[in-house]
Parts: sequence; structure tokens; C-alpha cells
Amino acid sequence: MSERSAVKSALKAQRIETPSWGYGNSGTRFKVFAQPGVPRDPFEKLADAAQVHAVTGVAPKVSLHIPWDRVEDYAELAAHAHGLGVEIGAVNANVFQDDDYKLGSVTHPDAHVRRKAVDHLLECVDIMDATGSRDLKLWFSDGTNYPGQDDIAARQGRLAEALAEVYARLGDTQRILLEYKLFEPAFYTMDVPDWGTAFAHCLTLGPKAQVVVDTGHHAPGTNIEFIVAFLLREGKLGGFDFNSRFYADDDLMAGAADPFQLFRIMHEVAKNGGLDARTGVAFMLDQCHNIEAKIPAVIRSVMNVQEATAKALLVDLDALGAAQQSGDVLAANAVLMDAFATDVRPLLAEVREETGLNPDPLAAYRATGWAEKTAAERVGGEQAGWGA
Ligand code: RM4
Ligand code: MN
Repeated sequence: MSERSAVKSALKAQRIETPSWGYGNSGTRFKVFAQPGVPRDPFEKLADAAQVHAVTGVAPKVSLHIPWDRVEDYAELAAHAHGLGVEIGAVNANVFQDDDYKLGSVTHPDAHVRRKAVDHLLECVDIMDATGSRDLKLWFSDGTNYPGQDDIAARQGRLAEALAEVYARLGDTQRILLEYKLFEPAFYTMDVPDWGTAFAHCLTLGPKAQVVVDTGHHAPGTNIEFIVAFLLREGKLGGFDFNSRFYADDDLMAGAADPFQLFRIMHEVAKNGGLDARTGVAFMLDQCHNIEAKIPAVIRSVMNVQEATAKALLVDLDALGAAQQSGDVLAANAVLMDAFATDVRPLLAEVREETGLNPDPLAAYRATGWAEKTAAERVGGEQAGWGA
């Protein structure tokens, strides 16, 4: 796609979902640096997310993390979101923070622990029913640290059993998005270490199970765009957890560490139909802002995803196809590099102006005075943080 108006409409149609936990305090295992004005509950997190949507126009959905975002009444939370102009997106289950889960959750050798974990996943589907969410995002910290610690194949069996029970509970329009991660917290085996494992489980489950690609969850040097192209072709790409990394699961702002990689990923998405909302690819952020101001960092990440998308949409696919067909390696590569080298900021500024937005979302956010207002008002109580 390269016609300017088509590129602009694709950019206007794209939606990028932001994570509730990105608005809370976060840090490393060494230190969490608290910031003034940080939300103290899920309602305030949604209010911050609404600021991002107000200035970007493309971030109306907010992912929840249960139990971090546990409330009495989820319908009330959803209504609160609507009142702010946003809605609740994916529900992220959390079976990695109880003492019971030391040896695993859904793959734990003890059936009682597995039952508790599966019950939590089912509770998350109940929450989705109340919030109108489509996606249940499952990431398991399950795995082992030492050779011989547990039976690798038996753990796969327990995982399959748990997933099947949750799958059976899904409504017609709901999905399981199964996430994989190479290592951490387990260091010898993870039970869902890679896309192949996630893909195999999703295939067994059926059409309502798809893989989610968290860009920080691979070995260094992994060709993520290959995975994306493969999964899209198979109809199994459920979405992304975007973030960027230099070393491991750094959870830095999307597109910050390697904008070229994000472009290559978005090229495969755009070229293979993944920007069509009907394919259901969810563009989610999964990141934390340890030292930078949170709302502007989320805005910057949304803009980075948009820039990578715009460049991907500018790839001249006809010229690319012709070069590939004739075996002209250099010409084919040049088509991609031309698109990547294009400064798409003026194009995105135009897109924003045409949708009634300030062309500079960060300046628009600063002008609201939200940071000062929340720093003054959100005093007392307990700030939301990782694990809270
Ligand atoms: C995990 C995984 C999940 C996210 C949590 C916070 O590493 O990426 O998607 O929900 O972190
Ligand atoms: Mn993730």
C-alpha cells in the first residue's frame, strides 16, 4: 500500500492498547522509584490511560492485570472506563505471585495447586464477561530450574489439561491469547518457552486460541518478524505485547531500543493483512516505566508504534514483489530501506490534524496540566505498583 490517502486511513484505523500496570510504579529487583501523582487504584489508572487516548486518538483500550486491578464490581469499572472515553481490553491472568506457585501453577505437580490456578483463570473469564473483554492473555511463569526437577513431558500434559478447561469456558467471541517466554523466572525449562510450543497448544485447543508475541521474550538475535509472518499465515497471530529491550525482558518503551526491528515486524503485519481489524491482531503494549514519567512514556510508545506502522505502509509492495521475482536482492532490500528511511512524522501530524487532534501529542498532554493536577490531588493512599 503506498497511496497516501490509503496509508492515512490505515493509520487512523489502527488501535494500540495500553497496559494498566504501565501507569503504576515499577522498578527492578533492586529498587522501585516512586513518582508523584501515580494512580492508587484501577479507576485512577484508567483515568491516566484516558489521557493517552485523548491526545493520540488511537488508544481507547486498556489491559487489566488480575489481581493487580481487582475491584468489587467490574461492571462499574467498565462503566467508569466508558465515562472516561476508554474501554477495558485484554484481561491478563496472574498465576505467578502466590507462595503456592513456587513449583508452578497450571503445571504444578500437586493437583490442588493446579486447581487453584485454573480457578483463577476461570475467574478471569468471569471478569471478561462483566467488562465485555474479548481477550484472556495467559502468561505462565511455570518451569523448572534444575535438570531432573520435574517431568518435562508430564508438565506439558498438565498445561494442556488446564488450557482445555479454560478454553471450554470461553464465550463465542472470546479468545485465549497464549504468551511464551524463553526464560525467567525459570532458568532451566519454561513450560511455554517459544512460539512453537504456544502454537502447538493453540492448534490443539481450536480457533479461539491464538499466540501473542511479546517482543521482549526471545533469545537475542531471534528473527521475530519471521514468527509474525508464519503465525499470520496460519491465522494464529492473536496479537503483540510490544516493548523493547537491549538484553532480556527489559520492558522499555516500544520502538526505543530497535526501531528497525519494529518496522520489520510491522512490515510483515501490514503486508500479510494484519492491520485489517477482522484478522483480530491486537496491538498491545506491555511495558513499565521505571525512571521516566509514565503517561508521556506511554504516549511516546504509541507514537513509536504508529511511526513503524506508517513506514511499513509506505513500502512499495509492487516494486518489492517485482524485485523479489526477478531475484534482484539489492533492489528488494532498497525498497524496504527507502520506506524505513522516510520521515513519517509530517504524515502522522497530518493524520492527527485530520482527526481533530494536536499534531504533537506530547505537547498536547503537557498543556493539559494533568501531571501537576494528579501530583497535587493524589496524595495519601497507596500508589499502585508492580505486584499491587
Ligand atoms: C510477563 C508477561 C505478561 C505480563 C506480565 C506483567 O512477563 O509479559 O504479558 O502480563 O509480565
Ligand atoms: Mn507480555
